[in-house]
Amino acid sequence: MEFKNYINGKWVSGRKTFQTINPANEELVADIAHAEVTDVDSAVDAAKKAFDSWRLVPAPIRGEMLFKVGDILKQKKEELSQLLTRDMGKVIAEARGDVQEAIDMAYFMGGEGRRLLGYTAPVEMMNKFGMAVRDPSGIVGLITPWNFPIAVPSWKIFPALVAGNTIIWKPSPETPAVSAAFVEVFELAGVPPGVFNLIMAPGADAGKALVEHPDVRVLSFTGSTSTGRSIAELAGKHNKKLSLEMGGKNAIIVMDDANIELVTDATLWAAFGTTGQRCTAASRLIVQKGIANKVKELLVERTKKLKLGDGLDPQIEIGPVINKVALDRIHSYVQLGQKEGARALTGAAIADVDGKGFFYAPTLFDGVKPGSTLEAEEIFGPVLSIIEVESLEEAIEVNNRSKYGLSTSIFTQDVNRAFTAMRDIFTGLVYINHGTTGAEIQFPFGGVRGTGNGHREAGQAALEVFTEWKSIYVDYSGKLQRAQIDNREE
Ligand code: UN1
Repeated sequence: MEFKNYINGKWVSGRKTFQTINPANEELVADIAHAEVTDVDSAVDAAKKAFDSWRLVPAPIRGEMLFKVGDILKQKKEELSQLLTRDMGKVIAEARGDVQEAIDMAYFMGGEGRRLLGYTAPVEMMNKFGMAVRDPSGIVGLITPWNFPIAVPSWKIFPALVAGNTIIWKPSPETPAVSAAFVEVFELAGVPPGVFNLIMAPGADAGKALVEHPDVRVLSFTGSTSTGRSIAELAGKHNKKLSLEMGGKNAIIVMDDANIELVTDATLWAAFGTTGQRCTAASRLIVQKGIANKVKELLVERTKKLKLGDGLDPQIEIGPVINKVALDRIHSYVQLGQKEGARALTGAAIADVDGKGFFYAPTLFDGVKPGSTLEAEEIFGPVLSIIEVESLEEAIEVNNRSKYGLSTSIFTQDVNRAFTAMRDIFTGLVYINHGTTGAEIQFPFGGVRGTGNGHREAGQAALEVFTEWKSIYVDYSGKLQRAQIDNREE
């Protein structure tokens, strides 16, 4: 089976192919056409041509096309979810969630087709009218990760399309099969040729060509902090608008008065769901001393029971990590943590599941010191570091000193503490009595400090990335009125 690139409404083979394998059993999922830099150029040319007509399609009609995409995604949800699990390993229930997030976003952004709100405001001069409207930004380049191969791209694709932009999408080379299957849905829904193009390639060449292409006006990237930084340097040089969504070192704060069963359930889900490979995954548990021992005891007991294996089996709770490189990276972080004096309560080893695949035992670390590697670095795997604190103030201080700032949660039954935390926690997402994962698509998603560069995805906030404000003044006085500032007598 081969999946191809999609350029100007046609599925295009490459001179070469690359492969995508199932991280649960190392079997081939599909061969993939390897896009070259020339394919990127063709895709941008196609997007440029298509922009002329797509921007003029009335936004409600563009929105209706997104509703159609949502309908087809619903019909194909199970098929796509199974392919997603084979392509990147997450357990099937979560793969269905990944696809569901795109369905929700299709309908949400489809509705924006009848809003895309601008505004009018009173103007200072007689017989003059002022309004601000949203223009599409133009040709946008989207670069997305493998951990949410359908959901995260949908946060970018749907707002970009409804606003009238045309797209070149470069998904992660770890998840090309499900990406191509996703693009087929847009083709089936009747999205015109050139409006939505797909470029798949391992390595940096195609991505770099996209980032540097003079006709690409906006870039939206989700992925590692190091790649985000290099994109930012290139984008800055070429004066592009850039939205970045990068690392996290998210914390769950547990106060002495918390509901301990809820804390245990929520922490297991937030830390080890998606095998710890969510950018919102909890990787620090900041726990008040009085409750710490009991929390640790319950967590260790439950963590040891988690079932690892092939995510297509509905009994399995923890799937593999994405590849061998990730597995080795996670393990070297764990070893470094041990060297720095942290104590593994469970896990801390590469797991053997029938001798195949890339599995890591869910790991809990105790005695994690401020400033240590485990406390500071994003590991992107099933590793949770426990840090004990005396008070709410100290917990918030520990949380906020991270170089990242995506998601924080606090467990407390005290309304005063909850509101203090809501005010003083500096991350883009804050949860009260809920783990760090589970953001809903109608609210802005993103983070502060090293996590992002000030933009947000999802919600109406996403439109800021994919539109340009145009202020329009109509003077119907029939005479020169000059500028209002020049007419004041005082
Ligand atoms: C991500 O980890 O990249 O909030 C996105 C959540 C999901 C999305 C996570 N809705 O956990």
